[in-house]
Amino acid sequence: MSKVWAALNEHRQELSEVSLRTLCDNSSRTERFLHEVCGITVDLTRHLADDRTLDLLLNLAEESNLLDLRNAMFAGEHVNTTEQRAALHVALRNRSTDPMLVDGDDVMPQVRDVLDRMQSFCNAIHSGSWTGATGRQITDVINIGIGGSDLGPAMAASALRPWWISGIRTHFVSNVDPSHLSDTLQSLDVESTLFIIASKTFGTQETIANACAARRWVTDTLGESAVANHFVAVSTNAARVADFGIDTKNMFEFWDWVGGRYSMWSAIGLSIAVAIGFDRFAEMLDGAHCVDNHFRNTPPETNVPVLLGLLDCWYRDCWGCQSRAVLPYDQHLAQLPAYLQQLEMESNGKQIRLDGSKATHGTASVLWGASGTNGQHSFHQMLHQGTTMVPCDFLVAAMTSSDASDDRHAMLIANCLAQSEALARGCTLDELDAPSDLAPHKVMPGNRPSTTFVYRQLDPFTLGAIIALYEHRVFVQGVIWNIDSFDQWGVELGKKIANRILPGLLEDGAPDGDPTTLRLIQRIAELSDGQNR
Ligand code: G6Q
Repeated sequence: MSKVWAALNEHRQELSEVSLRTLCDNSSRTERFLHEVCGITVDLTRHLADDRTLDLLLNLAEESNLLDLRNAMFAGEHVNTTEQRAALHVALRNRSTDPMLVDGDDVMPQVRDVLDRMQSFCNAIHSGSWTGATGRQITDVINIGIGGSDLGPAMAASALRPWWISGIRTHFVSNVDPSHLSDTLQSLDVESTLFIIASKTFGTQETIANACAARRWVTDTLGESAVANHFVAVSTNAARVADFGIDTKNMFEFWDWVGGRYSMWSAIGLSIAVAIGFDRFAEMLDGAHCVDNHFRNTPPETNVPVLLGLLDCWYRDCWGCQSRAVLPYDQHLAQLPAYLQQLEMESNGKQIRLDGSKATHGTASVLWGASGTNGQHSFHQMLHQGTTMVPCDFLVAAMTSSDASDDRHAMLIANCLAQSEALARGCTLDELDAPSDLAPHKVMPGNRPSTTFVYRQLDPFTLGAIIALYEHRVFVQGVIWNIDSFDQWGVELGKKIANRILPGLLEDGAPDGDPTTLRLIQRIAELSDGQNR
C-alpha cells in the first residue's frame, strides 16, 4: 500500500470521532467544498471530509498521474489499453474549432459531417419531407438498440421531454423479450413509424433479432421496398448494415474510438435529436463541452469531476461503502440511475489492473437509486437508519419544467434538501420527544454523506453538463484504481454460453449446459409444452 493510501486510512480513523454537524457548521467550509460548474452548483459540504482529507486525496491523484492520463484521453491516445483504442467521446462534443486527433488524424471533419447529416435527417422528419412508403408523415420513431446503444438516448429523451417536437413521439426497444417490441408497436401505425437500428457492431443478438422482427412488421404490410423509408441505421459497420438490407446512404456512422456507453453524443444520439430537434441536441453537446473544458483546464483542487471521483474512492476504499445511491428529485431524470449503472459499473466493475495484477482495493460500488420523493416512501428508511452507510447524490432543479403554478415544485425542493440534512445531522436521543421505550427506534444516527447538485432547469445544456460530469468522475475513479474503464470483458462469457444453450431450446438437438442448466431446460420444456421449439 502506498504511503498516501496508508495516510488516508489512518486519517479515516481520526475522522470517526468527527461529526458531520461539526464539519458542516464550520463557516469556512464552503471555500473548498462548494463549486460552480457550467451552471450547476455542486455542494460537497455534506461529506465526511475535511481539508486534510482533500489534501490527501489530491496527493492520491498526483501519485496516480491523473492529470497525465486525463491529457492522454483528450489527446486521443490509446487509453483503452486492453482493446488498444482511444476513448475520444470528448471529440463528439468538441464545439471549438480545435482539431482532435486519433492516431495522428484530425477526427473533427468526420464528426461535423455526421452531425450535418443528422441535422438534415431531423429537418426532413420534422418538416414532413421524409415520409413513410405510402407518403404519410412520420409520427413515431423507435430506437432499437441495447446497452450503450439504448440507455443514454432513452435516458436523455425522457429527461428532455418538455423539449419534444410536437407531432413526433420517440420509443425505445432494447430487450429481446418479444413483449418489448410488441407492446411498443401495439398502438402504432406502420405507415407513420420509422425505426432507427442503433448498433455499433451491428451484430448484437438482441438488436438484430428485434430489428428483423420490426422489418417483418413493416414488410408484411407495406412490402420489401418500404424498408428504405422506414429504417435507418447507426453503426460503425457499413457491411453488416448493407447485409441487413438498409441502404448505407441511410446509415449514420460513428467510430471504434467511441465506446458504447459513451456514445450518446455520436449518431447513437439520433433518436434524441429527432425527439428534441437538432438545435436542442447541439445545446446538449455544448453543455458536455463546457464540462470537458472545465475537466481539462481546472486545477485539481477545484476540478469538480476530480473531487467527485476522489470522494467516491475515499468512501469505497477507506469507509468500505459497497454502494452509492443516485436520487434525482426530478421526475424527468427517473432513468438516470439505470443509465449511470452502466456508466459506472460496466466501466469500473473490474478486478484486474492495467498491469495485469489483481486489484488490492475495492473498485466500482453498486450504484442504484430512484427519483425523489418516491424513494422516501420506500428505501430511504435504510439510508437513514440501516447498518450500512450509502453516500447519496441529490439532484434538483430550481425551476420546474412543467407548467404547474402550485406549490408542488417547492415541496419537491423542500423534500430534497430535508433528506440530505436529515442524513447528515440525524437526530440524537436528547433531541427526541418520545417515550423512552420508543426512543431508540427514533434516533437517527446522522453522519451520512451526500452531494447535492442544483441547476436552474433541466434543459439540454444542463443535461449534457450533468452527464459529462459523471463520465469524467468515472474516469477519475478508474485512474485511481488503475483499471481500464473503457473495456467490458466481463460481459462476454454469458453471451457465449447463451449461444451454446439456444440451439437446444430451438431444435431437436441435445440440450447443452451444466447439470443445473439442463434441469432448468427440461423444466422449461415441460412448462411451455415445447413452445420455443
Ligand atoms: C457499452 C457496451 C455495450 C454495448 C451493447 C450494444 O459500452 O459495449 O453496452 O453498447 O452491447 O452493442 P452494439 O451497439 O454493438 O449493438
